[in-house]
Parts: sequence; structure tokens; C-alpha cells
Amino acid sequence: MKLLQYILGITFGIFLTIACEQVFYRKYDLQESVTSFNSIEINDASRITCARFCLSTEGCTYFYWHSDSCYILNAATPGNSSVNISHIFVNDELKDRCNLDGYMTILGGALCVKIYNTKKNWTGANDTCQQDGGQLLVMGTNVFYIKLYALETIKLAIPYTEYWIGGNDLTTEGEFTWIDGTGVITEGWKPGQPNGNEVANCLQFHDLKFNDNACDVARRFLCEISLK
Ligand SMILES: [Ca+2]
Ligand SMILES: [Ca+2]
Repeated sequence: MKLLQYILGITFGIFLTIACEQVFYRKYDLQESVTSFNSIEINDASRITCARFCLSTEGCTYFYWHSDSCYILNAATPGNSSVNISHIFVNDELKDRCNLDGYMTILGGALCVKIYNTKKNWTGANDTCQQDGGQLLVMGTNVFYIKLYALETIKLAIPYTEYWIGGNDLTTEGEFTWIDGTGVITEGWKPGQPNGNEVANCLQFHDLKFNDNACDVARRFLCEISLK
């Protein structure tokens, strides 16, 4: 966490008072711009309007606002705008969801992840995450690059090559989907992957790129506390 505090400059936030309830969005600057796809764009919106829109949008816990343009980055129903973002505004209440043994608060709770260095097969790994109240890490299209960025900020804490994450092609061979239903996995593959056909039906990171592998192989794994 100390490393992260050095990397991320927290500049300012905004308070919202809606229906007697105070909500605070804190701004997190990113060290480099990140492209966000499938975001919802609202033009001519103040920061407060943008925050309000986030609050009223299912699934939205953080957003990007710059020069009167507002982007809802992680809505339950993604939009079709892509934008380069240099910071995100994160609902301050999110940081509390990471208050579990070993879970790291990254980008103010935009990502809440635990690195398990004990090895389990894919199902055992997912069971462990569920016992934590979470799931194996998923990286759906609308949050893919933000999560990848967030993981790269803690790469020193992820020293090994291979970790199970939350995708598989158990339903339809060759079509890898995320276990939270956020869609088909089309980007982020290691070159030449997936290559395992019927033998390899579970998704793992290989140097933060995707690779299919046999589900009964024992691997370290990454759990997250979902935003839902
Ligand atoms: Ca397969
Ligand atoms: Ca493979």
C-alpha cells in the first residue's frame, strides 16, 4: 500500500449531498493515461452532475470527468464511447469493502484484490474467493484497461508468472467468458493463446496476459471483491 501511495497522487475530491446522505468521490491521478472502452458519455456535465449520474447508474462506482465531459466507466450496462483517462473519481465508501484479511485497496477501492500464493485447482481457487465473499478476478471489457493498470501498479506484489483468474470456456468450447457474466474475452491474450482446445478450459494470467490451461492444474490465484 505504501508503494501505491507513492505512485498515486490524491489531489482532490467532491462531496455530494443527496437525500440527506453525504457521498464523497475522491480523485485518483493515474501515472499514465489509460484507454477505457464501452463507457457511457455525457456531454456538458459538471463534475457534480457527473457524480450524480454515477450514483444513479447501476454498477457505477467510479467515473472520469474532464472539461465538462463525463464518462461513466463501469456501469452494469456498458455504453459505446472510448476515452483516454488520466484520473478517476472513486466513491469513497468503496475503500471499506477491502477491509478483509490480505485484500489490497487499489485506486481507492476501484479494485480490491488478494494474491493467494497457495496453489489450488481452478474450482478450488474460485471456492476460496467465494468464501471471502468475492470471486476470481474478472476483467470485463468496460473495466479491462483500468484493472490492468491497477494490477501493474502492484506488479511487484505479483512476482510469479501464473495465476488463475475468473474466466473459462466450459459452456462453449473456444468461447471464453467471465464468471460474472460480463461477456466474451476477446482481448488481452498472450500471443498464440488460447491453444488448449478441450484440454484447457480455465483462464490464467501469464505475465498479466491471458492463457488457457487445464482446470485441474494447481496454481496460485487472484481473488477480488466484486463491485456488484
Ligand atoms: Ca477449451
Ligand atoms: Ca494455453
